[in-house]
Amino acid sequence: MTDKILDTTPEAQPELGRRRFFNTTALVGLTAGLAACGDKSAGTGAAPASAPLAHAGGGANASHLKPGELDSYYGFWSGGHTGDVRVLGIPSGREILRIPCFVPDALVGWGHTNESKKIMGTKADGSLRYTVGDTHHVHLSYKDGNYDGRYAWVNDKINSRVARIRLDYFVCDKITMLPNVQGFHGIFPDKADPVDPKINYTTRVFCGGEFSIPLPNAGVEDEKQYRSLFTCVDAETMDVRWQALIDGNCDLVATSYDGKLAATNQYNTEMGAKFADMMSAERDACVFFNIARIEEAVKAGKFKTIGSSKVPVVDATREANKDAKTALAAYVSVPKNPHGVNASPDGKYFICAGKLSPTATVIELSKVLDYFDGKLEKLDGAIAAEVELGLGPLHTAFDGRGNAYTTLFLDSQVVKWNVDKAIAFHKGDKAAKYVVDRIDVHYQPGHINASQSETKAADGKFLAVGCKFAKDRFLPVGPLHPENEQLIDISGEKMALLGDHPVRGEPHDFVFFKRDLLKPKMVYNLDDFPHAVKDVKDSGVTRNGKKVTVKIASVAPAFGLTEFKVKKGDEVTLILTNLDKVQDLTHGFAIPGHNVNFIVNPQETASVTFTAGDPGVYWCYCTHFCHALHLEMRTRMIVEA
Ligand code: K7E
Ligand code: RUQ
Ligand code: CUA
Ligand code: CA
Repeated sequence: MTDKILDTTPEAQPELGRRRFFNTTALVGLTAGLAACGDKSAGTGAAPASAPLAHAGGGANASHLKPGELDSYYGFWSGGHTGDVRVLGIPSGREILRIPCFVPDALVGWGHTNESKKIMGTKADGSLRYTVGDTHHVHLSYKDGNYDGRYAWVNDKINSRVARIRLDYFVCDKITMLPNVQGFHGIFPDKADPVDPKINYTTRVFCGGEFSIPLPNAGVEDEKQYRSLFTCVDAETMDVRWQALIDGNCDLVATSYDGKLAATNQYNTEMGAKFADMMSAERDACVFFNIARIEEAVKAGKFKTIGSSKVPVVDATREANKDAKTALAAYVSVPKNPHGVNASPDGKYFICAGKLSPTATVIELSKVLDYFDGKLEKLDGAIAAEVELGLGPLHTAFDGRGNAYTTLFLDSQVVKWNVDKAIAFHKGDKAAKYVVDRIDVHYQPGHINASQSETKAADGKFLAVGCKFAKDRFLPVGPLHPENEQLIDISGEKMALLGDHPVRGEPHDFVFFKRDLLKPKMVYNLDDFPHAVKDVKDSGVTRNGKKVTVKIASVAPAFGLTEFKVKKGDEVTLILTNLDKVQDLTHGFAIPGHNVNFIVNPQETASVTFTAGDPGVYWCYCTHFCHALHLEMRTRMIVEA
């Protein structure tokens, strides 16, 4: 069944190939330029593969785990509007954890405890500054070209925040807001220092500003003055180090293994403020930043600041960077509205996916460096290949054997292609068959990643594909569909579909990597919490005017206090420490009528602050099953008049 139809009434259109069917509908309302792309791609590469059956053979990898078996890879998935990061086991696709970052979370009490509110950011009245988020891209810290298990970072597109996750405890520990940026989209940590060879690990995180705005954005409205910034955040302090003013916008971000280059794709070099204007140019760009030069310029004081922000802003616009030998940035041209930019695991290339162009552009990093050194006259000489792949190429992954895998959004396919052969084809060897295989996915794939793909240790075993539409792949549950994260075996020459995994909307990007790269701690350290109630005997109530502090230590199945008294209208801060040392022994704490519910994991301390309500008895109970006497694990808050 090659023509497994996307429409829910397949009988209606049996004669239409799925490619043609979707192309026609998708193109309605899009530009003539895109329609032209469709014509070009028709003769490209291999014919579409027939729809593979789940668990079809071919590769050697299985996705089914027996009960009690552990996954071999950790997967980190951005959560989209839920503002979190999800941890999945691969190949099973099982969701193991959600790590709340930008949006409150009812399970752990994220956004309710004082500690998490401090990380998320509060207004003068103590309430959260924001309660919505939109995470797209999650990436981990590097050492020697592979993940080192220190940190993960994720962006919030809505409010231009970057969150850091500690990978020892799998919790968000810092959030930084980027000044003068709207629509913070692409993010990527660096992998080395551009100057100091001893620093072969992540010390910077690069952030792309997608939406152009007036700078400063203070009520003066002139579309022609809109600009975007590319931002560098310090990986340790999470302070914003510098920003670069650019022409055009930033979409996705990639970094080189030598630390010398970072780049962002630009789909709106036109700097259009309206839909049609953003698609008027035939070519847009991938802008490369010379990190060492930018930081020299900052050191030399060659920057300005914008509005109330103190962050140094260097000038990386085309006009100011015409001389290659001093340029801070260089704009490589890429066809029409590119989207993803991905670094190959051999360190040689960045690959830009064409989106409105059916092509991928392979940019050779050594040539970009030659350009900055004045050794390459025309910057576009760094383009090693520009080859047709199919309709709507968005993101690319790698197997470490020289092959790239690109999602084709409009074709609902993944195309496997050989980078060296694509370069040979581009150079004129028209016999070079660079397309190796195609596979149908279900449906409309966005991001793609292979096991270890974005490291030097790409192992070419599994491919995960984030399908934006699930349509008919799961039991119908009303109008809101899950997304479909599909798993593909790439260990063989041909790709084989292994499974569908529904995920709650809506992840974008993800990475997955060998499980032994992380060594999580299963119990907190009591001493890491300055307010820890270190002994059950230390439980008690202290009053300072209308401010009351209630300290409670807990050991299953009892709280350190059987009751505590406060007065109506008191500002109560309740500090709870879990003194249990056994892994998996979490307690919860809920107070009826007071909007309080949070958990403390073994040896963790957390606190909440609330106003005592009407006089009465309130049973505070443990919400997290901890013991045979979990239901009895209670204390009373007695509110007096
Ligand atoms: Cu392609 Cu935000 Cu990474 Cu979504 S972006 S798919
Ligand atoms: S109770 S143990 Cu409602 Cu069965 Cu939870
Ligand atoms: Cu403590 Cu349930
Ligand atoms: Ca454009």
